[in-house]
Amino acid sequence: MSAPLRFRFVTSADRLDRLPATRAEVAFVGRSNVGKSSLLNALAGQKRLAHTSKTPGRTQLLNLFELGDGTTAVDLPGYGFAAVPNHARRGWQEMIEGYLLGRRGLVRVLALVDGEIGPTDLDVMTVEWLDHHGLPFTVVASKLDKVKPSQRANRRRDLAAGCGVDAHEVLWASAAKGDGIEELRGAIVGWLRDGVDDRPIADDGPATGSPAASITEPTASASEPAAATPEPPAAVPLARGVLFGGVVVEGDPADEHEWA
Ligand SMILES: Nc1nc2c(ncn2[C@@H]2O[C@H](COP(=O)(O)OP(=O)(O)OP(=O)(O)O)[C@@H](O)[C@H]2O)c(=O)[nH]1
Ligand SMILES: [Mg+2]
Repeated sequence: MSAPLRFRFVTSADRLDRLPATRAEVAFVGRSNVGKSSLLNALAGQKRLAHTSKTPGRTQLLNLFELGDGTTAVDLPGYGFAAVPNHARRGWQEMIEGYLLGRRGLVRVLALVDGEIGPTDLDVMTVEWLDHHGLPFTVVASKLDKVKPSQRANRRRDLAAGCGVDAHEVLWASAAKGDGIEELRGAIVGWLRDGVDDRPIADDGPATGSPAASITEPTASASEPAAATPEPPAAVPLARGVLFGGVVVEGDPADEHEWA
């Protein structure tokens, strides 16, 4: 039996350039309520590491968790949440796309699709978008416990076909019951291990679509004083290379915005 992934919460950020650097990172992407945060908790063997809710839109920031060796996971806000004002939705989209396109060290995107209801149009668009941008991704079907055993074979085939991938490439999991969690842990450990970038941060060039300095250096600058840093207060940038030393900023995901 594989051990839980010992994720520790590091920080929440509303922009890519407020995240500390990583050696290798996986990210959880998917529709609001698909079960991203629950899956992270199940992988960690904890109930309240990442905040979950029946109400869509619980996660509203880039939430960074660290494994103790400088490798990390990011729980992203969900998409497709209709009850968000347009300007806020645009902001989320920019935040998520900016992160996905610009994050140095992102080695695998876990694209979650609800196993019970199958891929929505937005899920398909997301998978196509990831593919188009050459981002390595794996489709993870969530909530396996909600699919009757008699329907699972068909559902596996249909969900994969809907996403345009082979059925054997889709990982199925139930955060609620634990099915598939061990396999997913093994896959994540493998992706992170294989993706570790040991080059010194200072020598790295800019990450695609994002200035290197914005990833590896503190956010505070003459043009953007710390005092003017928007919410959340927990979005404390780490100094260059701090994460490599295994030192992380302690915080609490509860500092994330509450849904109003
Ligand atoms: N039955 C079942 N319910 C699940 C499972 N995973 C998550 N849920 C439920 O689905 C709801 C949403 O879960 P979250 O983990 O908060 O979903 P999310 O994708 O993080 O949502 P956002 O933060 O809004 O993007 C909660 O009520 C969870 O209890 C699962 O494996 N099985
Ligand atoms: Mg969430």
